[in-house]
Amino acid sequence: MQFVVLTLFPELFDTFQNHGMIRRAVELQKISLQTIQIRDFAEGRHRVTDDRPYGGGPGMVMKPEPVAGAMRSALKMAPDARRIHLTPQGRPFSNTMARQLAKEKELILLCGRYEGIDERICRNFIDDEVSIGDYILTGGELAAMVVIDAVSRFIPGVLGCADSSEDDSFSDCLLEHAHYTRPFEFEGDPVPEVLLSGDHGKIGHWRLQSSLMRTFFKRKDLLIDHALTAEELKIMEGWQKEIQSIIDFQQKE
Ligand code: 9D3
Repeated sequence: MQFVVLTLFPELFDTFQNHGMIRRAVELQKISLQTIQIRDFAEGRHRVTDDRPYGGGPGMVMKPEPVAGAMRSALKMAPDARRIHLTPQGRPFSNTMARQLAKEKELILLCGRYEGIDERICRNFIDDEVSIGDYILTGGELAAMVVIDAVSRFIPGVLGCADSSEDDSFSDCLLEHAHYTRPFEFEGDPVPEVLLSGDHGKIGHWRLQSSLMRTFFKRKDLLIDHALTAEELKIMEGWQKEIQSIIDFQQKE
């Protein structure tokens, strides 16, 4: 996957590119990440990229010509790219969207600053508008990094051991089970015995219980939105019986 980012702050991508999974993916040539400085396509001695909004009001708007210039330059590098504008007005980004985008060969990510980009760019140079959630950022750059990170995980060979196919079914529905590593006892707090038993059937069942319980307490919405398996329903019926027996015991005064 070739990512091309259009931004007024290309330096923001330096540390992102040079660490962890993204760096490894670049080294393995699973992805490439290029940035284009929109200001390089601005005219005049001062290379101005913003201007006052028609109709008045506070803030500044990104001028269309430099963005169009940067986009045409990006399209020379990535002619078949899906062109994505990171904007608070976009479709909410999700793991499902990340998996879809991972099928593309090239992505161009346009990052806005100020109040936004001239509408004629949004209308004529963009395939998709994406938001990463309902909170206000100062620009699209962090959102672009979020998209690159989440999309890259779905590109075969980018993740080390944990495979992304697992994400397809399981982790979209339930939260992950609890994790433990050595030492066996940390500040008086031991690891659950079952994880040392070597019985993979029991361990699998414990992890499913852990997943369900964490999802129930932290994200009930996930239990309602997704169909539960027979095993998951059985675990929850077990809890229901245990809770009911405690209630019954307490109520017989
Ligand atoms: C506070 C200014 N807002 C109303 C006057 C409009 C506004 C403009 C530009 C709010 C945020 C931004 C900059 N944000 C992004 O470019 C952005 C973003 C976000 O803010 N939240 C979630 N996803 C995204 S993707 C790009």
